[in-house]
Amino acid sequence: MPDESKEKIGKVAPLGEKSKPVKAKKTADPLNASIDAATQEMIARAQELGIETVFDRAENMKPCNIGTQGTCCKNCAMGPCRLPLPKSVSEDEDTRKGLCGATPNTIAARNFLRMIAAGAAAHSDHGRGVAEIFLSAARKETEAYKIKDFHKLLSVAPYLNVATTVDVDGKQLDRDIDEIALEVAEKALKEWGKSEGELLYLKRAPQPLYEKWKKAGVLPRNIDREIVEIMHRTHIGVDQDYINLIKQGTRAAIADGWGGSMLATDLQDVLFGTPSPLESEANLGVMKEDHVNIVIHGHEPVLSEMIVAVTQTKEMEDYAKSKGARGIQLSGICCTANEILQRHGVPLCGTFLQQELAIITGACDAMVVDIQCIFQNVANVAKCFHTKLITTHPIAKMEQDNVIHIEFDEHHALEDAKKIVKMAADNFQNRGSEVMIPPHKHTQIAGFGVEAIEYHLGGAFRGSYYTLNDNIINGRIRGIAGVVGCNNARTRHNEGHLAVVKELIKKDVIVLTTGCNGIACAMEGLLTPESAPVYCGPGLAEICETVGIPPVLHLGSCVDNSRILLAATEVVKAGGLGNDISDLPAAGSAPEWMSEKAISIGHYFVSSGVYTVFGVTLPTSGAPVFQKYIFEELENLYGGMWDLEVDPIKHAQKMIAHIDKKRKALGIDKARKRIMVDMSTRRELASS
Ligand code: BF8
Repeated sequence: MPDESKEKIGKVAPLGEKSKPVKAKKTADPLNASIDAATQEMIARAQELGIETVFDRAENMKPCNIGTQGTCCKNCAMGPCRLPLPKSVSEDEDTRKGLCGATPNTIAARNFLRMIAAGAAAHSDHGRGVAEIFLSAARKETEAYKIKDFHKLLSVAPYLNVATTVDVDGKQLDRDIDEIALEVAEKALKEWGKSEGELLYLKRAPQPLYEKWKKAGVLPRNIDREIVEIMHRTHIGVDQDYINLIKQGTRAAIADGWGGSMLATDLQDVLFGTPSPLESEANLGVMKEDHVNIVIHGHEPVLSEMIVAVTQTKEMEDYAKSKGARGIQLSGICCTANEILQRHGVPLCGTFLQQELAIITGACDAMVVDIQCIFQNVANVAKCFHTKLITTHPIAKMEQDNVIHIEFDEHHALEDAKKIVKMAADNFQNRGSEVMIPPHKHTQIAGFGVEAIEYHLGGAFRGSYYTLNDNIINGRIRGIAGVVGCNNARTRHNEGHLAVVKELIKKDVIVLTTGCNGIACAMEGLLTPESAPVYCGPGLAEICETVGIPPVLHLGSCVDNSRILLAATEVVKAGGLGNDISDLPAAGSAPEWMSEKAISIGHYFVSSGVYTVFGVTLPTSGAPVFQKYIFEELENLYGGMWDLEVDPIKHAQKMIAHIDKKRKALGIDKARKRIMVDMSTRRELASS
């Protein structure tokens, strides 16, 4: 284990240099850092080996207070101008301004918009990459990718104005499927940069929502333009009105949720298959000591799909055996993991905060990364072990010299995947004696989507969300929550996620999850039907038991938050719960968010009519007027609004209060009261 790769704790300056002792570095308390046993054990293991992790770094570097408040402006070289919120100052007395005169509202709004721009760009550029591969597949330029789900292709085509039938002598006949695929690919790609019109998918939203966007003047024109315009407007001396600024943030966020992300999800489903429920496992304990372990990390399924295909071949299985392993164990971190979980049942190795820990097991023969949420420090950790760290995407390389770059290309995708799998198998023999895989994992049922929810809760014959709506109306299900997002090292790993979700299901709110929240719930066993009688209120438990679903439905990766928008739209369409998403007894949450993508997601939830609560912090607290605008005034435009609540129980209770408010407005609060009986009353009723 090369010593230079370790960040020594309590290091002392070398002799000859100023002999001022370096302050001893603090280490994280594993029990305070995470509520997950596997994570706690691996943090302790890292410290035993003298390897620093994100949990230790969080102890040694405090976040900047002014940045946290959203009031540091570094958009020109006269700054950074720092405008911390004074301890006590009324709105009228607040005279803070930057050198150019920018107010805290302008600065916080600009920063917020730039986060939306980065988040929308990340999701949408991912989507564009998928669309390009899709075009390649439609043109039959690649052997590796082929259309897998024709049914989904035909369902998506009309939204892109692609005809699925053709008129032959007055008769409507099915159109050639290859022709449809090609036109879908071309039309989809145009959504990023077309010069006129508006995004085609906006029409998928409920009509009243579309009309709200139109009235507010926020219909996105194309995906790229809305992101670029944010960068223009937030340059020094351009838009200096927080209300006008956030309007552009709304355009870009809608372009993400109902554009780039939704296209990514749809095209991935057509190419790789629409998910349907399947069984798998989650947590670091899915790694196997006697197998070649390949951990896939990032967000794009285009390469990982190939790695899954290659590892399943007998050739690779035999190759791994020839190297002394019993087979190949694939597992994933972050949203690439969610993608291959949803479609293939590949187990989840861990959440965002567990990426370094997967290598510290000493059993990770290769970590293959693509884009987004990858710590640069995984390269330093990999140096301490035999692990091959492989970057695969041209836009995401690392400077450390131990990182191997194998650029992935759809034209030789299978060869690339094979090269990577072989490299991992060859590396199995280089393992040291320091293997320690924590024995913790949990079974999960994942693979839900709009279609699977329809099937399980609507009934195959009805083909609608009728049963779900019916049970919301009669009060067995109190409402729907979308709980999503990251881990954040500034808060105890997974504590917020699980406390919020458990409180919601305890109060009969069904949870739709994605991203790292989905992984956290899987690790806790909440993605199993068996968890329903343990954690749910009586109404939700009864539904889960009757239809055999978990109370928390895993819908996939973060681009798959678009599935939540579409599921909500289906609920509106099924009837009885109002005319718009904002009428539904529903709420959104990101208890442990940290990424710019989360801000974009939060804002498209809000702009789609969803009351959305974030945990940890929000970079708006230093600009109370702007914060009030997004917490209160946006509701008048779109029906949804932001909120912040750090305490997870209060966080969930705020969501439930909003759900109850909506139930009351719909006149279905009485129905719920009728069935609200506790277990002892139920037993009495049953025995009488
Ligand atoms: O896109 S939830 S930490 S992995 S950003 Fe990243 Fe956040 Fe996890 Fe997926 Ni989403």
